[in-house]
Amino acid sequence: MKLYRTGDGNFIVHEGSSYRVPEHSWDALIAHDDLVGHLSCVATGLNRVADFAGAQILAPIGSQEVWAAGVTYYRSRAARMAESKDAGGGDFYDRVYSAERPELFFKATASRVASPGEAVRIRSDAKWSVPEPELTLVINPRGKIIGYTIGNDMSSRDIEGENPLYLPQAKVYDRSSALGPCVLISADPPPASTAIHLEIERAGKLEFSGTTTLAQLKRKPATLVDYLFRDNVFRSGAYLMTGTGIVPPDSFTLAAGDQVRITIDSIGRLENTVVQGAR
Ligand code: DO4
Ligand code: MG
Repeated sequence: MKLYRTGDGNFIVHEGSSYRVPEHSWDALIAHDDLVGHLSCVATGLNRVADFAGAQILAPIGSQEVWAAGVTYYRSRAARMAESKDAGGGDFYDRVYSAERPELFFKATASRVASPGEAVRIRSDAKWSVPEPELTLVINPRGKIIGYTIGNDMSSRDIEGENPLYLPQAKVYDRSSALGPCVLISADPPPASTAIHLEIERAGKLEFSGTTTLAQLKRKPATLVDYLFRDNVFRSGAYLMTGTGIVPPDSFTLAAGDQVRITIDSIGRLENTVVQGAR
């Protein structure tokens, strides 16, 4: 079952049919005691609609905070070690990759998140920027994973590489992330064979494409959530990006006008244009 947030209210797509969700509050849905049961009741003839193609698809988020895990794929470890070598940061990334405690960092408030089709931003003071395509966990206030969406953890690699202490500036700024297009409501994580694809198009040409699978994700989603919720309270629930396993070559940097497409089997496709610095 897929849950969409749109400019015309919330909808689910279930077994090929679309239904309007009478509940308007996204936060109330995320906090629901029995979301699957509730949405199954919604999926009746009474709420059926032909489609919701005319409605603008919005980022599937209410007032939740977005957090992110780092260095959860070997590819990310290698890229981070290389970019921070001169700053003496390489060792940190190697150590966190194999440590019991994962790297978790605050990524965005909902107001900093771009919806599908909107622009994501590269910082005006960054020279080396990449998108990071990440399976994103949707977690209710009680720390239970209720679904999965696609996240783009936009990152300024030159700023993060100059000094690991600059990580918040490399990661947290207006439109530094995108989420969508829907939440796959499921108690079980997608299978390890699930593919994540990244495509970056520039002036109509494919500039970069890469693929990974969830089999490469070193940490279990439940373990990441366990660390996130330790001694922490998320009254509206939280979103947790699980890290990137796709890093374009070091010669690549995003540019204004690029199109970023992230596809995750069974969830869908998140597509955004890129702007730099513009408000
Ligand atoms: O440690 C820096 C950030 C890592 C990250 O965002 C990732 O691995 O996806
Ligand atoms: Mg990331």
